[in-house]
Amino acid sequence: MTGFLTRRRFLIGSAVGVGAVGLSGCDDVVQSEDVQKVLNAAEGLTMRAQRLIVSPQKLAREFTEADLSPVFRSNGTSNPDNEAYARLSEDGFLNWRLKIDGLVDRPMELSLADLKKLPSRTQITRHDCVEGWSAIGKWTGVPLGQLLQSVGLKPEARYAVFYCADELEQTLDGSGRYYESIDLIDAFHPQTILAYGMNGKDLDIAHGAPLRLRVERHLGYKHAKYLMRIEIKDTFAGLWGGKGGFWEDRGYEWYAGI
Ligand SMILES: Nc1nc2c(c(=O)[nH]1)N[C@H]1C(S)=C(S)[C@@H](COP(=O)(O)O)O[C@H]1N2
Ligand SMILES: [Mo]
Repeated sequence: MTGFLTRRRFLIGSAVGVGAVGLSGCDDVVQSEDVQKVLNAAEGLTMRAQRLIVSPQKLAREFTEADLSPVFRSNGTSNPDNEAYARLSEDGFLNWRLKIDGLVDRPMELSLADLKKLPSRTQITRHDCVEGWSAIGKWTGVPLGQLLQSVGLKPEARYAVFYCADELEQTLDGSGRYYESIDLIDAFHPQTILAYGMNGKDLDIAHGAPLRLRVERHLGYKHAKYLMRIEIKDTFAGLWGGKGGFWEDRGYEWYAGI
């Protein structure tokens, strides 16, 4: 409980510090009573050391154009099998909207054109799937942290939950819907982007059109494709299997850091 609270406080501290992820960001936060309490505990020290002091915003390695994989596999769903998605893709995703809601001050619905108008980031990174393959691709999209700052987070915010258009497993109760979640530290990581471009073109259907998550310090299954909605929550308990993601509900680790 305190661990989560503290991570959120740390995050707010560093966000307020105008990108100061180093010592000044920490100085801000250490004054908080909650944080002081946790820092006295061994668990707090580990958390502090691992995620915020030693590598507060450690970047995943970035590659060059020459390193791009000639073939980048598609994995899991390669074309969501439902009417609603088919209709959206037929119209070139003109009618698609990304909904951002939950514990935010200003819920929003953004079109692809809206997203493309925002400042973007391009990165060439290696994608690692637990199934034993990797590929290097170039991704272009909107930094998630920037978007979250513009919708404004409520103090209770802890996680971003990503809802996808596809059911990877066909079930009667809808529990086969692909979804994922990350904490706010990963959400504000500079390489965490909502990608609409891949290898210099619009993201194709096999790789998650019109929009997918890239969360570069995590394994492949965290990189949710076919994004429809981002909900900011204080817990993901009660969502389908309660473990924070399609694969997590089937036994994978929620924290898939690499
Ligand atoms: N919506 C959705 N997102 C998903 C999946 C999926 O089946 N559905 N598969 C995941 C897995 S296991 C991997 S390795 C990557 C694969 O991305 P790619 O198809 O672009 O290679 O997407 C991840 N995101
Ligand atoms: Mo994967």
